[in-house]
Amino acid sequence: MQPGQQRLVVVSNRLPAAIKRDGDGWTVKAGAGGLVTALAPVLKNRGGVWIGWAGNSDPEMDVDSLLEDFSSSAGYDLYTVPLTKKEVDGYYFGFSNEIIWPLFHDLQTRCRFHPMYWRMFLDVNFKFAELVARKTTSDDYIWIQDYHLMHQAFFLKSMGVKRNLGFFLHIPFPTPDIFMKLPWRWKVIQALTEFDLVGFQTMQDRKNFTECLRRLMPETRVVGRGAVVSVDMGNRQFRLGAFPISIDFNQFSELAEQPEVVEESFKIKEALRHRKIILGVDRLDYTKGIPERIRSIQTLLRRYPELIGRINFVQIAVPSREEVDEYKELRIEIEQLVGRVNGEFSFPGWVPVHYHYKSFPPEELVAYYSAADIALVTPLRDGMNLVAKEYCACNVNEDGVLVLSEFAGAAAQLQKDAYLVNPYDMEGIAKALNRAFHWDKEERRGHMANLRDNIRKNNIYWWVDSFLNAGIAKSLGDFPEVDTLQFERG
Ligand code: GDG
Repeated sequence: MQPGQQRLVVVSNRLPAAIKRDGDGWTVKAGAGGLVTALAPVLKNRGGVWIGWAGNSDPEMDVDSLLEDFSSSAGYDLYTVPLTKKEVDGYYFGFSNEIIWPLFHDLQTRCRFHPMYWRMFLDVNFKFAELVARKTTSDDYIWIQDYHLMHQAFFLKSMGVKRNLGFFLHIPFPTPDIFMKLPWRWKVIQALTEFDLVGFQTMQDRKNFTECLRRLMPETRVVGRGAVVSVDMGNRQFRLGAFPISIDFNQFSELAEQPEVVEESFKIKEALRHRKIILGVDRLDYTKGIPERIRSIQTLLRRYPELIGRINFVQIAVPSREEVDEYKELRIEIEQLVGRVNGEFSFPGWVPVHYHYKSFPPEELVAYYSAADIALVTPLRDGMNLVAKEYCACNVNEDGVLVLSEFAGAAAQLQKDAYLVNPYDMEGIAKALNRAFHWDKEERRGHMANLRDNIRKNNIYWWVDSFLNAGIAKSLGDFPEVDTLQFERG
């Protein structure tokens, strides 16, 4: 690093690499999920740093040397925060997964407000902040990701460490009537006010936050208009913004046109005898509305029997948080529902629901996206939902239909051209699917072309630029790619 060079430092709960057992040894695997998809291209070969937990709590393991190879191929430095099993249980499975995740997705009855979880959340946030303080300088821009690390600015400041700190919340921010249920509501909101910039997925999330702020800290004042506003705290100001996250549009679109992917996509269609494919792709999570979606397919086939034998619903459910009982139960519920719907409607040569409980390689996922006639994206609540955007990017023939939950953050951006539905309304979804089934080519093309234009323009690079611009008046181009060959050439 050059003296005075400003680096982009990303801090998130998980590193974009996971350490997995491989026979007697260990291997490092690239992680999957929305956040990794979004940020890896931004750090690569730009002197970037990523700080997080490597997903393993074995105190004997020399994680840093395991990550070295991964780090050089990834093109940025990785530093890991070692966590004990007790810390992971309290901070990650407890506070993050059993309190903030359900609460912020409006599912407060699923919350377990255990005081132990809160203490562990603070301890682990302190541990993260110590490593951030050690591995960064005051020249760096520190970009903290998501709800696991809401106390980073608070601890860094209490240690007397001065850093320029941005925070982005990937999940929704709830309305005050829900947020106020959090026993530590004042401390959490106060900690968020310590950042220099707090980013949300949508204007509605930002509005929910300012309403909570007004209730809990009535002395604060919101100043300004537009996507980024300031909050006057009396002795200091910080900023709030709405920055809808996106995808690398060209990467998906180009992959969809690769001959192997085109062939794979054709094979999928052929295997399903060119029936219309309705596709769902999600991490297996109770916020994604998978059981409700399967019931909607059942309703579709009951209400519109002429569609029996003419559609296939393909659900890809990526294993997630498999150690947690609630997720095990959800998996069983989904599998029973699939069995019930298939039992009710199948006939020789046709099964309505094709269910995959696994993660596909990107090429195969893209082949499914481009084979699908309708994407059925119906989370009960979602910060953004990248699947909706990826589907459109891969729909290079522009003849697909996006049926989208009105409670996904993506709906705010895509509402004009997606078919919006209430994910709890099974009859409404069935009706929307029936309509989408009969939409003519011109109608489909018009809407899909608009969706693609929108996402192409507001892509992942636009997202990073708009956050960095609000945070440090810089854009991605100000962190230029390093020509690695230059060093080899001397
Ligand atoms: C959180 C917020 C927000 C899925 N199946 C496969 C696979 N995936 C990838 C998709 C997509 C990602 O997983 C899922 O992203 P989502 O945005 O849909 O959802 P979350 O994981 O819940 O992400 C969300 C996001 O953060 C970003 O801010 O949008 O609201 O909840 O990228 O492609 N990837 C591969 N195989 C699969 O089978 N390779």
